[in-house]
Amino acid sequence: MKDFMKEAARVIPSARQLRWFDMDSYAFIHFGMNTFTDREWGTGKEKEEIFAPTDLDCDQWVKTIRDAGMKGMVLVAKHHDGFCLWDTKYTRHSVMYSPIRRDIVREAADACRRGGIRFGFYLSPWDRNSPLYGTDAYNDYFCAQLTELLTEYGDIFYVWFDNACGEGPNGKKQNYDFPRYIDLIRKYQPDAAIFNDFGPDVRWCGNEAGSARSSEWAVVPQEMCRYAVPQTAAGPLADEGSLGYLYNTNAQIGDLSQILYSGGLAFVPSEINTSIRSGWFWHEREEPKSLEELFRVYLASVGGNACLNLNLPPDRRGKIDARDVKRLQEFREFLDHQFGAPLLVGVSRIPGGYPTQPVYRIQLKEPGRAVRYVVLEEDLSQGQRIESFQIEAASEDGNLYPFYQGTTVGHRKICALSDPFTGQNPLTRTIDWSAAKELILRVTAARDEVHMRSVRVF
Ligand code: FUL
Repeated sequence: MKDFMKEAARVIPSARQLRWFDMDSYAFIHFGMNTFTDREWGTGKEKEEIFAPTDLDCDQWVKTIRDAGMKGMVLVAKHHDGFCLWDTKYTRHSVMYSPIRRDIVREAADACRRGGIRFGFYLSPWDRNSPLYGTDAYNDYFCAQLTELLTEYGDIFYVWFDNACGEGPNGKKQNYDFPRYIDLIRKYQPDAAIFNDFGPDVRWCGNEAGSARSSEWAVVPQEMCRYAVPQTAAGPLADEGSLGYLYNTNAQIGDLSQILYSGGLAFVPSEINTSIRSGWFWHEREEPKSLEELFRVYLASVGGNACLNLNLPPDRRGKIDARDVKRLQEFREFLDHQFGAPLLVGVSRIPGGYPTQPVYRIQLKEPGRAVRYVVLEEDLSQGQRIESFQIEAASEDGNLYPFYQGTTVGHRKICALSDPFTGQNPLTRTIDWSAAKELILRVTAARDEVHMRSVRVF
């Protein structure tokens, strides 16, 4: 048991996963036939003439993304309807045969480079247009298209696949050859992280609503990450049960009680993806999410050991809707206000104690300033280790009390000590911040010795 815990603590990310984690947030761009038909899933029978943006401007997308503080774009190059946003040699169902006759993948990739953000793409394996769909030849077609995108558009930071697998034009379903797709990506863009429901590099968080697990582990049972290589032997209880039924929606993925039954562990962190509106594609009637909602999603993802892929759907002009641009500006201002500059603190580890239960003293060097957030980061290059922690401060009676209790930390945990919208304080005791001189961060359980990357206070 003890050995297995130590093994679990040593499951580490690849360099490309670490780079991906440091992106924090990036934008999904769903733009295609559905934008013009007011649908979420097309039929594959749409005529190319329908796709007619009147004022396409990828620089406007990039400016919006960058101003919002996001570091990359993930463009939907082909959705389930099979319509291609680039100049592909393999089908006429593309932008080049539509009224616009422009390679939008190229324009978006170039705009990202000009604007200093990174570029990646989504390519739907489900294709309701291709006559090959449902046959082995479709996998060749898909790989040929993937190769175009991997080799003709510069550096790619991310390739995003979903597992949706419905019927094609022949009424048949397709067997996706993911190992082959993954090999191609490794060959042409070895630095690109790959998203798929089950990894290899990043997995789906399990919902599209922007919600998080209460404990998010990047170290998960191999049953959750079909395409990643496990880094440990099977858990000590593997003979007594099976996790084969596990799906991403499971709330306990990676919890100790569960990994004991696993067939081995791999490092596959989760991405939270959601749209700024309710749909993935633009629909006139929809409104952007409120600031409260966006902040909830932000805490769940960037502040919850995941990255955020926030969808911004361009409208029929080919620009991001002014309502969304405005909401993102407000959100950026809000974040700047909440996390502008960290408070001056001195962090030291209190000597003694147990390696898996270290205690840190956080001295507050700007007396009288209320603390709103404590932001913790583990050094993930050493593995994800913290199982639980609490933060203590002196209450009005002068005694130390825990006023925040958390579980996992991982890449980053933003501990919000009060709700910035309601001012409501979840603390059981009030802290007299004018008198508070220090906080105590107590790790209450960890899988092995703890390595913090940073401790910040806002
Ligand atoms: C899903 C798709 O079915 C949705 O339309 C959307 O593209 C989402 C991001 O992935 O699998």
